[in-house]
Formats: sequence, structure tokens, C-alpha cells
Amino acid sequence: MNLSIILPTYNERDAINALILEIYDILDSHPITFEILVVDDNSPDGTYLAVAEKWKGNPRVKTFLREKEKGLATAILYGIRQSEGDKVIVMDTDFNHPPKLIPLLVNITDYFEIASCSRYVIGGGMETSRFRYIGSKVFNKYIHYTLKMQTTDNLSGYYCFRKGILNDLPAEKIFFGYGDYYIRFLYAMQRLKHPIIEIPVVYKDRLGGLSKTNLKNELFRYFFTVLRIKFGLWKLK
Ligand SMILES: Nc1nc2c(ncn2[C@@H]2O[C@H](COP(=O)(O)OP(=O)(O)OP(=O)(O)O)[C@@H](O)[C@H]2O)c(=O)[nH]1
Ligand SMILES: [Mg+2]
Repeated sequence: MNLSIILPTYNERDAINALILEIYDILDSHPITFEILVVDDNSPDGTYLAVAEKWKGNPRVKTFLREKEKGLATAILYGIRQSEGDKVIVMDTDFNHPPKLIPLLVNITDYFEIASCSRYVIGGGMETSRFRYIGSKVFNKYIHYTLKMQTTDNLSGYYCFRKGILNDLPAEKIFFGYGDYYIRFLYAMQRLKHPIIEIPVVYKDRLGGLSKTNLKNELFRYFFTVLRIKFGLWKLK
């Protein structure tokens, strides 16, 4: 299996099946064997049933319902651990992350271990909100200077990597919390000297549903995540 695409969902009934259809469409013309893993945290809007029923009997779409645990980062790690692909793609399920980049992400990880989408390299951007674009850019500067990160977008969460890079790592030390996990992920990978390439991405508007991001709480959390790393209160090993 070449590729596992992890789709974490919480109340994404409006978009998830359309996204899976589009991924199918895009990958149809590429010689990539793939599986799609939807990890739902018991969404009240019935996301899990909507996906499970639509793709019942299709071995390429695997649906997982987590009833006890909740949270974006642990859902992603759960998906990674269930996956069979040599490469993994993680993306939002609301069309913020354009699926048309998937073939490029897969191809370029033949040369680099991690391909991370960035809104802040030439060609990148955000169609969604000017305020969030600038806010996130300023925050990324803070991350960049505090942790000496070479990557320009440490909050993107749309990426592809060779699964082997997680071998022998205590991945649960990275994959907890919300978008802050991505700061830990990129920081750890940079420290371990895994080659990372950034690919420009333009975020699109979310398709239906509601945002799960509480901007104020998240900024607070990201701020302290960075300080914890900086002052050695978080270590991978
Ligand atoms: N399994 C799982 N998925 C989650 C959880 N929280 C968020 N997600 C998913 O994580 C992705 C990102 O969440 P969003 O609400 O889109 O966050 P955002 O992109 O910052 O906000 P928008 O700009 O409104 O799209 C989406 O695919 C969500 O469905 C969670 O607790 N569990
Ligand atoms: Mg989103």
C-alpha cells in the first residue's frame, strides 16, 4: 500500500463524503494504491454513520468510531496506527485543505521525508479570513524565532510523511492536544534532521459545518507549547 489518508472528523457530516469522492476522483488517474481512514470522535451530527453507511463494503475506506477518547491529535495518531500505507497524509475534512495537492505530496515525499503545506511560502495563502491569515503569520514568526524553526507554517496540519520516521519514537509525546501537536511534530522532525519540504497551499473556505477552533484558547495553548519546548519542559525522549 502506497498511501494512507487520515481524515479526523468532528461534526463534518456536510463535507466528509464529498471530500472522499473528490479524493477518489483525483487519485483515479494516478498509479497510487491508497486507503482512507476516517477517525470520528462520536460526532453528535452523525458523521460516523453517514460515512460508514455510504462506504460500507469498500475496503479502501475504513471508518473508526472513538467513543471514549476525544481530541484532534490523538485521533490522528489513532489513524496512523491503524494505517497500512508506507506514506501518510493528514488533512482537515472540511475542504480547508485542497485535496488536489495529494498527488504532489505523494510524489515529493519520494525525495523528502516530510512534505508540509505552507500558507507562507510564495504561492501560498488563505481565501478564508484575512484576520486569521495575518494572525497566524505573526504567530508563526514567534514560533520561528523562539524555536529556530526553518519551516514557515508550523500550524498548517496538511502534510505527508514516510511512516517509517515515527518508528522508535514515543509518538504519543507529540500527538496530543489540538493544533499545537503540529508544532511539536515539526520541531521534533527538524531536530531529528528529517528533510522537510514546504509546498504552497491556499486554504479554501470550509464546506458547511462549524469551526472547532476556539481561536483565543488555541493561541494561548500554542504560546505555552512553544515556551515549554524552548525551556526544556517538553522533550521527545
Ligand atoms: N476526530 C476528531 N477530529 C477533530 C476534532 N476537532 C477537530 N477535528 C477535525 O479537525 C479538522 C480541523 O478542525 P476545524 O474546525 O476545521 O479547524 P480550523 O480549520 O482551524 O477551523 P475552520 O477555519 O473553521 O475550518 C477538521 O477536520 C475537524 O473535523 C476532534 O476532537 N476529534
Ligand atoms: Mg478547517
